[in-house]
Amino acid sequence: MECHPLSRLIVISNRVSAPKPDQPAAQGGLAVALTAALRESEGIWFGWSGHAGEDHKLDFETHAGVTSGTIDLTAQEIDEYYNGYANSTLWPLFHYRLDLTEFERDYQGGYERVNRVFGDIVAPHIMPDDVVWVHDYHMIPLGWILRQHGMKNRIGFFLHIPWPPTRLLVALPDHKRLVEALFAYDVVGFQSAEWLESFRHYVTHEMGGTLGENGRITVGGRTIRAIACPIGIDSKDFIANANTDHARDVKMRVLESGVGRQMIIGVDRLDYSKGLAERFLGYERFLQKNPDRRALVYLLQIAPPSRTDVESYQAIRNHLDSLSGRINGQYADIDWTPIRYVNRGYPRDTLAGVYRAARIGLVTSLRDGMNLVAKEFVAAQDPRDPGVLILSRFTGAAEQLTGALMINPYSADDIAEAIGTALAMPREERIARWQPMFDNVRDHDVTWWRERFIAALEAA
Ligand code: ADQ
Repeated sequence: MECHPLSRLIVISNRVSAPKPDQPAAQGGLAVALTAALRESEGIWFGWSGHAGEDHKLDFETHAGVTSGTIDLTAQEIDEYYNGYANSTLWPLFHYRLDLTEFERDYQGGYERVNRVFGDIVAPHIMPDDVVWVHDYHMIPLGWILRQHGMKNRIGFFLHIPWPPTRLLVALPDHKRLVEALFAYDVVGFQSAEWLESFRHYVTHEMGGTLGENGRITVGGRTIRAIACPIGIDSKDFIANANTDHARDVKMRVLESGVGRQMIIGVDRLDYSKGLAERFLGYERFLQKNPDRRALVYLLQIAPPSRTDVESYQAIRNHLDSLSGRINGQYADIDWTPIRYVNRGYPRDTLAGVYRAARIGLVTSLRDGMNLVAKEFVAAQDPRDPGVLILSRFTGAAEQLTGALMINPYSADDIAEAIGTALAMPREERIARWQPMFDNVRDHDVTWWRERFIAALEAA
């Protein structure tokens, strides 16, 4: 079902990736899906400008038919809300990393203040018939703040990251306050049945909530719908990208540089949730146990740095530099480097060519809301000779991409064995595993996801 022609869509997320004057086409699947709906309904996408400023000036811009409204935050707010509570408290905790979670009152205060700033600034621009869609862990209390402005609109929330088990979440001071805020929404969406299940467990065990039909959950007098609604990629565009001349050139370049060796590809933001160290160690275990197959493979790891102002991200970078250095030092030969480790980003069509040149896509996240790289890898394969996806069972994607070789990324032996199995897998089996995954990625794309969520919200 499409967005009702009369209801405008209002999207609110930490950052806005609407089209820019120098990039008239939106970048990335989420941006493509949301901007299409924003354009059709003449909606607005609100978020932080990404800049520090002295005040909270709201700046409207319209490009390629999409209007965005961005707000500057002060340096202190960025520190407490973004680097602090969002990325040093909620991100690690929701990825099961209690050991990295920082509990600071200032962070929580800054987070709530910034959410209030957003609510106060955005509220006057929302009309009674608008459908409002809030995204991700940066903005959990926003719906509640909008309700305090008297808003009766349909307001939905989608969480892009996992929802943690109750026993972990209760370690967060004021956890109940955070979850209660979610009851201001009409629909709350999760990436997978597992994250939804954890949420339902929390609500029934910690808040005395009761479960009803169709994902309904009631706490006190308030009933919301909590659903699993897995995000997809912009499949059509990605498949087209994998078939461009540029992607073919990239694939040839990669194959030539590999001189007959099979490539294992990893593509991730440099983040501790992605299990990069575990990946390197699993690959090392493969080299160690299979001396005769060493020179048949190499690992290309593309990992652009992210959140560089947060200390745990500086630490992971140093750790990976030394780990890849050690493994290369130990195993490299005059004509072979076991790990090519690249810290930069690439355009979509280049990535598509790289995925297509790979025999193995290796995803080892220790926790991941969905993991779109796994879907991109599947979309980019040559149907006549597809590569093998090795996928961590701890990703949301594992519920959909069941043709992958599933691994436990904490086990180096598991990863090493899967690499061996993938390298030896005959073409017929590779095709038989890949085809249903491809069908899933093609049919359940990012537009399907958006329409499904909006339909649930409109029905609320
Ligand atoms: P992320 O943690 O960022 O997203 P992911 O889903 O893998 O993780 O998406 C990363 C995106 O960045 C992919 O589209 C990928 O191609 C791109 N990317 C990564 N490295 C790149 C590089 N070097 N060059 C160019 N592009 C690169 C969060 C959650 C995920 C969830 C998504 C969407 O953590 O679990 O799947 O949101 O909901």
